[in-house]
Amino acid sequence: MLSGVTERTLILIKPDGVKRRYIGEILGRIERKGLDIVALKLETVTRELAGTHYAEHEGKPFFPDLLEFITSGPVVAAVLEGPRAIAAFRQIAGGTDPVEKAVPGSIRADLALDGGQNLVHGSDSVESADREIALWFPELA
Ligand code: RTP
Ligand code: MG
Repeated sequence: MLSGVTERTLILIKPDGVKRRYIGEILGRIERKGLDIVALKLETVTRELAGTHYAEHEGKPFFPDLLEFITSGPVVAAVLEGPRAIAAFRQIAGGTDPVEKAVPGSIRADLALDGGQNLVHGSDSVESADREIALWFPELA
């Protein structure tokens, strides 16, 4: 379908994005894309929340570094809404590796170098979005 059904997605501006003062830059790109921001907060992540959020990666070699990084400072968490919002945000985020995968013009390609400290997270499916929205914004679930 070329227009797409309305979806919600959970996105994070990771600690590197907050430290590098890219909150405005990244929220601006989201707004220019046309997605609605329906919930928004700045929060320092506990290890418990980080572990639950990234549970799918438990046991992988990068998991300890990922938890250390994501709890290293405040993140911005938001729920976006719009047609095909899940894929639309992942498109403007770019692929996980900012150099090898992210397409020029995307957040990661334009503003990041590192595959771990890659500025943003976005839910990768309807099921992940439902789970992550309930985790970060239980009042919306
Ligand atoms: P995210 O979940 O953060 O939106 O990123 P993603 O879907 O593009 O990538 P995913 O495979 O889910 O990996 C989650 C995050 O873990 C870190 N990572 N580091 N050093 C590594 O090999 C490695 N691989 C993944 C990144 O921060 C990645 O975004
Ligand atoms: Mg992921």
